[in-house]
Amino acid sequence: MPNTILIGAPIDSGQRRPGCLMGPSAYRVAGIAQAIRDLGHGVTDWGDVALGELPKGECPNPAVHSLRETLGWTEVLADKTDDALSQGGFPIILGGDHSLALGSVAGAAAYAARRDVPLFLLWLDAHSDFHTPMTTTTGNLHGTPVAYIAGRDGFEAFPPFPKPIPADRICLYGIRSVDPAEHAALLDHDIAINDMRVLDEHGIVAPLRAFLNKVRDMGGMLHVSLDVDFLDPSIAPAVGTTVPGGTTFREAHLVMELLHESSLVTSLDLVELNPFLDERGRTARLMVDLVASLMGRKVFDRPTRSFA
Ligand code: HAR
Ligand code: MN
Ligand code: MN
Ligand code: MN
Repeated sequence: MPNTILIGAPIDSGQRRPGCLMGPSAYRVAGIAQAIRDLGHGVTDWGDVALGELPKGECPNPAVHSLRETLGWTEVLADKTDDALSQGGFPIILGGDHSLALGSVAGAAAYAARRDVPLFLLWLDAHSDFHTPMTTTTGNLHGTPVAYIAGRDGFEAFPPFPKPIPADRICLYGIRSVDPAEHAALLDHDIAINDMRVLDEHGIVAPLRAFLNKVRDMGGMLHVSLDVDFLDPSIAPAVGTTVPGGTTFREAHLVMELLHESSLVTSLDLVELNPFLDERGRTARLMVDLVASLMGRKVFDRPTRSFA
């Protein structure tokens, strides 16, 4: 396992509720570095990324807010994520709201493109985040990264996405809140949509295995973007956009264990944690426990099972 590099991304410009910028601190207080070290991995904490001078940028949709801040974060986080991968590290981006994925996935894509390796995206979220800056009605850019990553039009203010990920290499998983404009656009894209209806019917293992097998068969890299609202609000209250009917404690851990067994994950976002809304740190601790499962913590250490 490569050295883990923690990248703090105290970004909250992608939505309107203050608090996400405390996310990186909350993960550190919840012991993320030690939890990873306890599993025998090296950890380097790069601290929190700072914003430089804000880039210029305008958007014709008057609903969009904080565009320049979000552009600034996009540039700097793309650079940091690319740097971490280029050093042979495993970057974990500690958010911050989900707009940070505009940058982190761009950085992973730039790295993958230089190495000529296909990049895949697993989006663990209640939301599809498939708006463009032109279709969003809330103006909250945290609802847009998947569209940017897939190469949709409407991101003219942003740097061109390095190498858009083809739709059939994107897997949405756990979704249960999709706006009409996102729904219409998703119908035109061959993205794997594992909404809760699918997961209830097929269970959570089979659809994930199918996607992971595809990543493995193509020798791909895999970026995982974990939104707190992937989890049910009853176990993860510290998020501004709770949606009922999320994954349970056991389901989420099983997803992480399968990801670990696959050995395919090459970068990870932890997004949307709002510590101001937490109950005695329980959501932050749960997220850290999920990272530990992703990195190999087991209740009972069986001899490694073959993944297939
Ligand atoms: N689709 C809604 C919007 O655009 C909600 C987006 C919420 N996104 C996140 N990340 N919380 O998944 O405003
Ligand atoms: Mn650089
Ligand atoms: Mn999201
Ligand atoms: Mn979400």
